[in-house]
Amino acid sequence: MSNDEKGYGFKICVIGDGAVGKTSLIKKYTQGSFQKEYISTLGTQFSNYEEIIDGEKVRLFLWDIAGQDSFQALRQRFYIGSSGAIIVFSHAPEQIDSYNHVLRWLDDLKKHCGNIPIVLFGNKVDLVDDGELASNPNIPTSDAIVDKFVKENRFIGYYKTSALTGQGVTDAFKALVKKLYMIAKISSFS
Ligand code: G3D
Ligand code: MG
Repeated sequence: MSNDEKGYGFKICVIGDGAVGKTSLIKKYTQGSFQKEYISTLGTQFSNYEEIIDGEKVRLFLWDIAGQDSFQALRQRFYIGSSGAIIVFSHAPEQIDSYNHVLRWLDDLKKHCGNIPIVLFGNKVDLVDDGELASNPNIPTSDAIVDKFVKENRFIGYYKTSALTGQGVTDAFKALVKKLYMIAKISSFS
């Protein structure tokens, strides 16, 4: 097979409560890169994006929930065929519920997708003191608490991100893409 014919494609669904920054994160990550399509439909939209990993072309289909209201009926279609997932919560103190709801999103995801690699994003870290998160275990989204949660629930990683400043965004997406690439690569040899 020539290099042109090779290439991997991954559907990644991005979930989490409304207004935590899902759309902003996808836009930040794909910004400045060639984005083939950003298709909006009722309830979901997806971004078709290409990048090179280890010299190989990887196509990403980032599925984004556009509205929460009519979402129930679209869930099946939204989740089906996902290779990996991102669950986003917000560190903004008034959005603390978005952290409390992560487990619900995780259960929902597992129901539809089984055990796929999942990365947790703690977004809007620009609105809080990063040093405080690291050192004060009394903050509900402190590093100590979230790290424990991440281990217990077998996320492949946890990243503090800001779609506003760009902090952590590339690293967070790349962690998942590289994992998916490695899994696909290994299974292509067997
Ligand atoms: P959603 O797709 O999860 O619903 P959006 O969330 O991406 O639409 O973001 C919701 C609001 O949060 C937007 O503000 C957006 O600019 C803001 N936002 C997203 N990410 C960050 C971040 O990392 N830091 C800060 N400070 N704000 C962020 P508006 O005012 O447009 O509703
Ligand atoms: Mg959105």
